[in-house]
Parts: sequence; C-alpha cells; structure tokens
Amino acid sequence: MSGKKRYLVTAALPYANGPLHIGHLAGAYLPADIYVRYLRLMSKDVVFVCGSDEHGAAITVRARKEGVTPREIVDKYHALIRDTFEKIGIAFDIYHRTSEQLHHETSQDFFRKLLENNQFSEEVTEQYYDEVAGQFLADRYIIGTCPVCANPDAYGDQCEKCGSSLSPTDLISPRSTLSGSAPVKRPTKHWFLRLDRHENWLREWINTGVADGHQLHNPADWKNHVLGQCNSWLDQGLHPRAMTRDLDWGVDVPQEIPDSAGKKLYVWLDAPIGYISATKQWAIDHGKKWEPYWKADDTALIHFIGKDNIVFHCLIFPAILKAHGDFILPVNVPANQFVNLEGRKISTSKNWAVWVHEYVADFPGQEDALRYNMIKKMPEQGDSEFTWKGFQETTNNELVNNLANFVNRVLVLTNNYYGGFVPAVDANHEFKSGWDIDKTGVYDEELHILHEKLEALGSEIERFNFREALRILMEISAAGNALLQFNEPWKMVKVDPEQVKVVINLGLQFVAALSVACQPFMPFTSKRLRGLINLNALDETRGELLFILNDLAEGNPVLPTGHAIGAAEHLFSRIPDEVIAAQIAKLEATDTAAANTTTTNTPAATMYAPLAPTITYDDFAKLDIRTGTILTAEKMEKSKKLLRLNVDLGFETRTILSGIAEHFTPEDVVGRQVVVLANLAPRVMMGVESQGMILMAENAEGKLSFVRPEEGWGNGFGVK
Ligand code: B3M
Ligand code: ZN
Repeated sequence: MSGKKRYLVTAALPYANGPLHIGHLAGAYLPADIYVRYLRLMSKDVVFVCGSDEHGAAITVRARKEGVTPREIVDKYHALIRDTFEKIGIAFDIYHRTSEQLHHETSQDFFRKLLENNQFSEEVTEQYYDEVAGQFLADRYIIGTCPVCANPDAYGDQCEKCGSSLSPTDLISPRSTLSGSAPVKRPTKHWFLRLDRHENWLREWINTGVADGHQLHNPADWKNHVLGQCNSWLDQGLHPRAMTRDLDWGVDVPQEIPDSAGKKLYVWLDAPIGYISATKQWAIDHGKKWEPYWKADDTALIHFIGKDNIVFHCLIFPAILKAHGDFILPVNVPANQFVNLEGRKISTSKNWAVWVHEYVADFPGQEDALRYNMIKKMPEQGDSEFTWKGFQETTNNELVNNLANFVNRVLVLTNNYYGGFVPAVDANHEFKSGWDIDKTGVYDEELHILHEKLEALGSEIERFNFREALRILMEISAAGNALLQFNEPWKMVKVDPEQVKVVINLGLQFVAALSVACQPFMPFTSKRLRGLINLNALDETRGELLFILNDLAEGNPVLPTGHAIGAAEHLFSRIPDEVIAAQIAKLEATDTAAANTTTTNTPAATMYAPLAPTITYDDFAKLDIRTGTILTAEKMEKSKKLLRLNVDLGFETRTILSGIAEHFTPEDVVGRQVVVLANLAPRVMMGVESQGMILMAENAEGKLSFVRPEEGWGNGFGVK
C-alpha cells in the first residue's frame, strides 16, 4: 500500500441523463468498489465518494429531447442511478448530487478563490449563437465536422471519435443541436483558466511525479495509456480554457462578480469539485472533518474514471486544485478503457447497451454473476468485449463448476462425515496437495500457501490489476476442488479416516478464506457464503482480511476445530440457453426498434448521418476544393489517428494531417489522387501545421474511402 494514513477514493460522477450500463460498471465503478472494499478489509481509513453530475449540456439536451425540465431529468435519473448502484453493490460512503446547494456554494467559493489568485483571464470572444433557440452554443449544444478526423458529429468541446479537445469555433460547418440551424457569431465574456501557465509543472508532475520539489507519486504506478493521453495533450500545448458558459442551467458565477449575469460555471469546472462537496456532506453526516481527506499530505487521493475523462482528471482538475492552493493532487488515476457489446460500441443514444437496472430485474439474486463477468472482462489496459454467450459460459464454467461446486462439496462432506463440525486433524498426516498432484501435502504448508495467495491477491488489487486478483481468487477455489479430486474423501473415508479429516478441514479453511477474499469482487456471495459456514457477514470496519492474513501467517487456521457450519447450498445456478437467447433477442429488438423509429421510418434512414442544415450556393462557393496527389505519407508519433501527408496541389505542395491512420497505412496512400479542401484555415496539431483537409467518404460501418477524380486527372484543378 502507499503507506498513506488515509485514502480518498472518487469514482466519476455519472451524468444524471440516463441509466447505468455495463460499460460504466466495468469502466469506473467496479474497479473503485473492489479497491475500496479491499482497503476496508485491510483496516485502512478510506472514504469513497461519488454522486450525480447534474449540470452541463448532457442534461439540458436530454431535457429538450424529452420535453421536460432539466430538474425533472436529474431527479429521475439521479434516483435511478443511486438505486442501481446500491442494487449492484457499489458501496459508496456517500452518493451525492451536484444540484445540492452545498455543491453550488463549494463551487462558487472555488471560483472566487481562483479569481482571487489571478488564475483567470477575462476575455470577450466571438462565440456561436443560435438565433432560432436564442442562446449561445457550447459543448454539446453544437456539432460539426471535426477538423482532425473529419467526424461529422464532433461536439463543441470534444470529438468522441478521435478524442481531440475542441472549441466550437474549431468545428467545420457547425450546426446547433437545439434548432439544427447554422449559428452566427456574437461577442460574449467568459473567464478563461490560464492552463498555459500550468503546462510546465503539469508536464513534470505527470512524468516524474514531482511537484513543488516533492515526490508525490511514482509515474511507473500509472497506466501507460493514461500517461500517453496526458503527454499527447501536453505536446499540443495547453491553452487558456473557458470555465464559464452562457447557460440557464448550472452553478451561477458568483453574482457579486461584474458581468456575471446569465453566466454559469463550465460543467467540467464544477463536476470534479463535486467530489469535494460530496466529502463535505459525508463529514457533516458522520460528524467528521473533511479537510484531511483533501488537504493532508498523508492522504492518498485516487480517481477512478473511464478513458474519456483522463485529461479532465489528470490535467485540468489538478491545475484547478493547484490554482486554488490548498489541495493535494491525486496519487493515481487508474482509468479503464471501454467495453464493447456484441462487437459494437455501447451507445446510450442508440440504446445499444445492457442496462444494469434491467439486468438486476431480469437476474434477481445473481448480481455477483454480472460483477464477476465484468471484472473478468475489465478493460484495464485496452477495450474489452461483452457477449451474452460469454456471460453464460463464464458463469456456468467458473462460478457454478468451480466456486459453487467446491463450496457445496466441502459443506456436504462436513455435514455427512462430521455432523457439520470442523474436524480435528493430525497435522502430520499425509495427503495429496491440491496445488500439485505430485506433491505430498503438509497441513501447515497448505495454510502457508493460502497466506501467500491471499497476499498476492491483495498486491494485485493495490496495483489496480483487478482481473489478475480475481484469477488468484478462483485459483484458490480450483486448488480446493483439486484437493478433493486428488484425495477422493468419499472413497477414503473408510480406508484412511485421518487423511479425510485433514482434507475436509483444509477445504473448510479454503472456503473460509474465500468468504473474506471474494468480498471486494462479489459482496453478495461473501455474505451468503459466510452464512453457510455460520460466520457473521463481514464487518467492514474490522479489517477482517488483515485478521485472517495474520492468523495464517502464524500458522493458525481460519476456522477453528469444532466450529459448527450450516447446511450446504449452491451459491450459483447454471444459466440456461433460453435465458441467454431471450437477452440476445431483446438486444436485437432494441436495435431493430432504433432502426424503425427513424424520421422516415425506413431502416435505411439509420444508415446515413442526418442531413446537415440547408446552405446557400454562396456558402458552398466559399469552399475551394482542388484535386491533388499524395506524394509522401508517415504516421504521426503518439497519435493513433493521424497520418502526415505531403500533397501535390499542382501550384504548390501542402502538409496535411489526416485522421485516416486507423484505416490506411502510409504505403496504402502514397501516389493516390485525392480531393482537398484547399482554403481551410491552417491548424496546428501536435506541433505540426495542417494546411487543408483530404475529403473522405464514410459508410454506415465507419469505413473510409477516398474521394478522387478520374485516373490521370491533373493536380490543382477545382472541384465544384
Ligand atoms: N459526468 C461523466 C462522463 O463524462 C462525467 C464525469 C464527471 S467526473 C467529475 O461521461
Ligand atoms: Zn475527431
């Protein structure tokens, strides 16, 4: 462990604009829950905070879509999300919400302090305004073509396709998501956080763990993909970023500040402060002090998030904390990647998801089967895949055939042979070890191996390797099964009763150890299992994993001789084919339903992006599109998406960065004739100036094709 005195663990605040799906679970919430439950079992002082993120365009766009108020949206989904977390066993110390007054006050105090510390530049800039809807457009209120990867539906703050951070004025052919109209530009004042002033210390902190001369963390403990994303952002240079918006829903800019009328805090300023206000509320509710958890150097602050939130948690929020001056920085941000579903990206808008609240309703009492499957498929280092067939196979082969089967056999034999009491043993009596059939088992040695396995499991959790920790848990159960298989107590009970006592006693020690060690992963199973062996449900304030580790380290069994267990039960039941078939049918029906509910009511309509707003010929005439030929091509360092091209336009050669690297290799494209938007304003990306855009066609599967003139057409000629 980090050797810190206390831990403050946060999990990303889910937008209260829709239900939770399995991707959310495996991305941020299950890893955080496992980590916190483990810390509690090791008797650590830990506070686990989360809450609903109730501001920002994600909420108001949904409210407009459903024809209700933002308040109605957040009240509906805050309650659903909070209840779903509880039902699937995510054990927050507090699940707060950013519409609470305490959060507004906390965020406004933060803003005042940043202003006092001269951390903003106040600028009047030209921003897009929707004359039809009568409001300025930022973030998700405006979409357009991404200048980096040509994604036609990039948002005003971020392109979800290539991950680029954007400003609305970067978008090509922007359009309002409120009215669909082409917006106009109007002057408006905003407060820009001077992120550029934080670039140097952030670069050093991210890459060396040092800030203000102190070694705060070890970058080797951070995930490579997290460091990679931070550095690609830092390589592009950090720029002043507007921290206020012209909105009617959100945290007010403190009213005493001149020109603050109608201004709200940018949601990514107030949302992370939501972790702090949640901690404050927790402290009020429990008569504790919140400051040590956010201000003391001997606190470990850890943020669990999905990869789309890395920059906000590793660069922007740390800059805000530092700009404030009183707060510590996170020691790790172990972001997970994404889960795909049946070969496709999970999509809330396309209703392509397994909703957690629906799973809990469809599979009562099997919450841990989903937890287990999502941990086994946790996207720790790369995206992973969930399929219903895989869910069935994993549950039946591992939870039923391994864990439930082992527990059931040990308990049945204990009841049958010893009246349900843990038998006394002759510790020197020989038997076959479950860890190695060729190895003669020794009782005390087996307890030592159990101790080692539990310690290994713990250290994998401490390194955020939850899949590996789960594998070790199941390895203990498999060794327990092998112990029975290799020694066949049901045959030996008449032949060598002393050996059978040792084997059954050991099996019970494995079961008791599993009842504690499985709790971070499968809390419901832990509780049931402890009932079966007549032990109380774990008291998370007592550090019970630490206790059994100490017992085993001293060579003492977990379950004492003579302890009375209860009746045997199967912890998990097999999942039949028809149940899986029903889930797959439900998913496909949703998918077809989505196809059939398009405006033109024909499936074809979902094949195509929505038509952009009507433009005039004059609008089109502004575009200067020319034919060209790609002379050279190379991959851009540290970018998955970009190729750096030299394009011959006849009258000159251009350098153009094109987001096609995931579709074409440099060799694929050299010599190709292309069509170029030649009068697009140059844009610096990753330190390189891109002078134009290659026009590409994208089909329904997201495949790209070059648009090009006939073979042998010259370069530099106009396209109309
Ligand atoms: N509400 C979740 C997201 O971007 C966002 C996280 C906030 S954590 C402070 O999907
Ligand atoms: Zn993009």
